[in-house]
Amino acid sequence: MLALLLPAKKQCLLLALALLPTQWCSLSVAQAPFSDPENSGEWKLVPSVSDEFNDATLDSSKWFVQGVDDKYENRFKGRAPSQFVPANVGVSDGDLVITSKWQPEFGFADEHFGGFKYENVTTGAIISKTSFLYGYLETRCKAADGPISSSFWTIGGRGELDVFEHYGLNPDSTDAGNRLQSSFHDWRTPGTPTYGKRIWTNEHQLPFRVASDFHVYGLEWSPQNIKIFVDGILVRCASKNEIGEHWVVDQAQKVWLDSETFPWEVDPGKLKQTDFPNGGQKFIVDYVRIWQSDKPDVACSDSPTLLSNPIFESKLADWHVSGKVTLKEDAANSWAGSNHVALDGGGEGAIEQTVPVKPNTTYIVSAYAKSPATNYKDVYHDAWLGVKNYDGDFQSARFFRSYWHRKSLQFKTGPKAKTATIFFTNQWSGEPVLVDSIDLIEAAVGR
Ligand SMILES: [Ca+2]
Ligand SMILES: [Ca+2]
Repeated sequence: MLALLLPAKKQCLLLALALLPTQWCSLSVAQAPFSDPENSGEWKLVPSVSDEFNDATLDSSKWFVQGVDDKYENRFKGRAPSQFVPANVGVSDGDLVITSKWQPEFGFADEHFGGFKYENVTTGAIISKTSFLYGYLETRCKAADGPISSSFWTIGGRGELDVFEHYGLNPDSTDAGNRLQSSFHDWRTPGTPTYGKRIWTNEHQLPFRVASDFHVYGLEWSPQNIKIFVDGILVRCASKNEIGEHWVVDQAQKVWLDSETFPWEVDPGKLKQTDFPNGGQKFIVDYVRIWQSDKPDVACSDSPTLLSNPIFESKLADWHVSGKVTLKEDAANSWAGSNHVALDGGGEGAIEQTVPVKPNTTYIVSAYAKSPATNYKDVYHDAWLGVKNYDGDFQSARFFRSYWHRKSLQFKTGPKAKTATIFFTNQWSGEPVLVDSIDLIEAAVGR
């Protein structure tokens, strides 16, 4: 532990003196977190769960590859129909590469997982051999550009922390490839309704496809707060107090990087050879770095909203209304305060507000909504939060769940932007959506 508390250069020296492999010293050149370039947080890299992937082969002292010698951590062979195969994991040109292939001839495990047989698609996973508790997690990566996940997550004890579960391409859902989904999964008590499921999620729409290029994704996990960063920009801070009993991640965690088929995104029966062209879809990871700090965490701060009447306490004042829009004075069924808004289905119900913005500046807009008629079987009522007229591309985030839930999206204004129009529309849905607490903030850079 002593070595971890010393500056990086001394760490390297100590490690060298201990006659550990010399590649560990390459860690000393690792930078401060992308979100904290001056390292004001006094972050110290944890070498045992960090890797630049710059060596000729994957460091087997550090990483376990799922399926080697037919051994699978947590007995997890992959999310069927896909199966983890060691040959699909490698390092190349300074990157970890996890390839997902169409490989029906592979000798798949003769068993089922989640109602699906293992068949057709091979993927890969690596898992750290050691654990860590709290810290700042960061990776620079490019998601696989096909119907397969590219995930950076940790698991241990009662909980799982998904920094992201990218899904590069869903032909039926254009927003899937731009989504940053960060979650807690509940592994507390087998047999309970939430066991193994997402118990807290932050859904954020990015202004780019995660499979188009490399980006830096960070997550600060302290005993009090979760902070989610993209390319150094803070997109969400949520406190333990806010998350409440769903805060299940408070024990030491192992790091996972993997790819899986997601049956809830693309039906496994629709997967095909042409989804995995040119030798397969590649999840490419430049590095994974995990730091820890002895400095106290910085609490989440409330940025002032740039919208007027954001929780509809002044009824529909300052909102431009079109179609069938009704103010509901109903505190018991509002998300925040006394009122919320119902946008009727079939009537192109929409609300919007145009506000001054600065040019070349990143903003985050969020809202809470619910679509009561969604039944999760055959009815999903989509409604959309969006932004337009800001000297940039029209952007939106889709809401469809039957309970109050939050989503956000980020946008960067163009050089000529003076205003932006924030809107919520139900124009393509047959049933009402309820909306409350629309927020617009200028994004914070760094912690
Ligand atoms: Ca690298
Ligand atoms: Ca309200």
